[in-house]
Amino acid sequence: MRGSGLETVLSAITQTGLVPRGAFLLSDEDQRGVLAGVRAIVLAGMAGRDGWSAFAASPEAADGADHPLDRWSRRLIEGLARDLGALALFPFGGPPFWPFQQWARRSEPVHPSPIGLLIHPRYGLWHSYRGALAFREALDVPELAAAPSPCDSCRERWCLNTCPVGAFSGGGYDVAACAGHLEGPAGEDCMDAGCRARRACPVGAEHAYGPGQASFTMRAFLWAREAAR
Ligand code: B12
Ligand code: SF4
Ligand code: SF4
Repeated sequence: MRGSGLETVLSAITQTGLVPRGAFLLSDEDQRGVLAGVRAIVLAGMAGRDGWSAFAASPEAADGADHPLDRWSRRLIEGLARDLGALALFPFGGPPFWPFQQWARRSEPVHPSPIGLLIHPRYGLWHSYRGALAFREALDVPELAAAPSPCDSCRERWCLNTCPVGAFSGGGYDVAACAGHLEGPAGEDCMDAGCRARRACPVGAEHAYGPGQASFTMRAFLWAREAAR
């Protein structure tokens, strides 16, 4: 890598408008296939509303072509990879998919919530990943301190009891029930303000996406389903 380690990478990510989302060192076991020889991975994404304004102001957000957020992420993260001598990896574009949620758990104190999304101690369920930079050098990644999940002390489990079609009541995520609801008139609330189950969680509620960000992610979810049909 050209630069002086992790701090350089984190600061380069921040300068693009994305949010650095932690880093981890790979084990020998991890270093297979495309990841052969990769020693460190740094994640970039959005946290609460941070990151969204950079996308909203981008040419991709306004050009009317498909997959604006993915194209924006590619442009920024591939640019960083070129500048820093890294390999760019993305959560989209599969299957197969890179295991971003597993990588995230090695990078930041995030934990799986009962609805499948990772919960962050500060941002709650309001965060996501836009890409990763893979380095052949072992960067100076600090050890991740163990931290309890906010879900451990949440007896109410609001997230499991709020979905109007019970999409999380069977232990998994009933994607068809959710999408069916979103496509009908009763789905307007989730479509405009974001997933009701996600909004029911009190952790990081002040970081909930604003209307533009929430409705964009919900529309993107439905577009992706249509494209896969
Ligand atoms: C496939 C996929 C989906 C599928 C889920 C399939 C399923 N039966 O659960 C669908 C299309 C339904 C989906 C939906 C959503 N997803 Co999704 N999804 C992915 C994706 C692209 C691949 C997952 C995978 O197969 N990984 C490979 C395996 C090996 O890795 P893994 O870490 O073990 O992955 C498992 C989990 O990720 C789980 N999973 C994936 N998405 C979801 C969503 C929910 C709600 C649940 C319960 C589980 C789940 O399924 C994987 C296989 O077991 C990941 C990105 C990525 N590359 O990881 C995003 C990802 C997991 N999704 C994400 C999000 C935010 C969503 C949505 C909430 C999008 C939105 N609207 O904002 C929606 C849920 C709709 C809603 N009600 O709001 C985020 C999660 C961030 C976080 N905080 O944890 C990710 C990481 C994408 C990102 N760019 O950040 N998703
Ligand atoms: S409502 Fe409770 S159980 Fe559900 S995600 Fe939030 S803290 Fe975790
Ligand atoms: S988006 Fe609405 S219908 Fe879908 S899982 Fe969330 S609360 Fe349920």
